[in-house]
Amino acid sequence: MGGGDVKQLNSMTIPELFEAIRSGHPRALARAISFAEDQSLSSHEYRELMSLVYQQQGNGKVTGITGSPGAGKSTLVNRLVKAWRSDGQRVGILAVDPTSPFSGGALLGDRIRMHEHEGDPGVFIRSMGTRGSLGGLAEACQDAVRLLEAAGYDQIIVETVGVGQSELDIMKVADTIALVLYPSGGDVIQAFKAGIMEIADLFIMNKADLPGVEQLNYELDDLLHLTKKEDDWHPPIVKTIATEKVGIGELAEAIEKHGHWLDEQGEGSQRRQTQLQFEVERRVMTALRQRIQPQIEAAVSEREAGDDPYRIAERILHSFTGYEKHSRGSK
Ligand SMILES: Nc1nc2c(ncn2[C@@H]2O[C@H](COP(=O)(O)OP(=O)(O)O)[C@@H](O)[C@H]2O)c(=O)[nH]1
Ligand SMILES: [Mg+2]
Repeated sequence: MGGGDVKQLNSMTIPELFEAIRSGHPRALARAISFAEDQSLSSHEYRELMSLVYQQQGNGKVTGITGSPGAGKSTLVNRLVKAWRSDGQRVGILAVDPTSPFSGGALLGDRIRMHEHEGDPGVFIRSMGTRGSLGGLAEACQDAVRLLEAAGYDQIIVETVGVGQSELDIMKVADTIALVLYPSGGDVIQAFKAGIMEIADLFIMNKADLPGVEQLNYELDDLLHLTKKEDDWHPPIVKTIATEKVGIGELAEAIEKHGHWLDEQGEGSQRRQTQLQFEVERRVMTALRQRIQPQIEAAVSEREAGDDPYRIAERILHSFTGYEKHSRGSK
């Protein structure tokens, strides 16, 4: 889809921008994701856009793929994209790096690998970093996923680097969460500590061509017993050799199977409900933190002799409660 048939992005109204996104114009989509990242639209306009987007409710499947650097995530994603493209599905990819300030362009290694999808209008690739994202990367990522859904992508992949707390937050936007492990990666324990084992819906043991796969399988089984889920989904372990296309069909099948399971159990909507709760909580907390931070700084620097942290905290909470009453009363 060329850019010439569309009105200049800059001069579009919000409903026009929304229409351009919905009709699959990649530049309109890219621009809206930038808004999500650095909130360069006024918050009123941004809200107007996201309300339209939210009402659109696409039916894209969102797969989160996480794992430590070098595990083979991007190689796997590239294989999945090819598999889904040959089925005629449109694929949107968000490569999220919570440790990097880079955004917009693709990360170097991924750029080389994803080069072969260039010019394919059925593939949209975007990397997101911490630059901008005033409201937090997880919120920006959530909005980007929603924009991709509104743009009609059938499969949406969120790839994140690492197995820590921020990755965990980002992963919660996905319907299906996959953790990529590899022999001698030594990250099973780390993922376990971060709580990723508990939320993973499937495990990928990549680099099955390397020695140590059995050992990894053993460690994983061991830890999986400790992280038994309440529901009856038993996360499968899929062995892959991404570089040699081994296990990719099985992986795509496992993802699809989990999607069916979500639909059948009605768990799909239950999960969306939990996600919505997380999202609202995150948005409220972010806004509160932004509002209360200056008060905390002032209270600490203007503290009087004999003030202890308990009293300072109480004073701030009191003034905050007062503010809340006032703003409610003035409506
Ligand atoms: N031996 C082997 N190497 C792999 C496999 N999958 C990926 N790699 C290599 O591992 C390195 C890191 O892969 P990459 O996809 O960039 O990992 P990411 O950082 O998790 O995205 C690259 O050099 C890949 O070619 C595999 O199944 N076996
Ligand atoms: Mg990568």
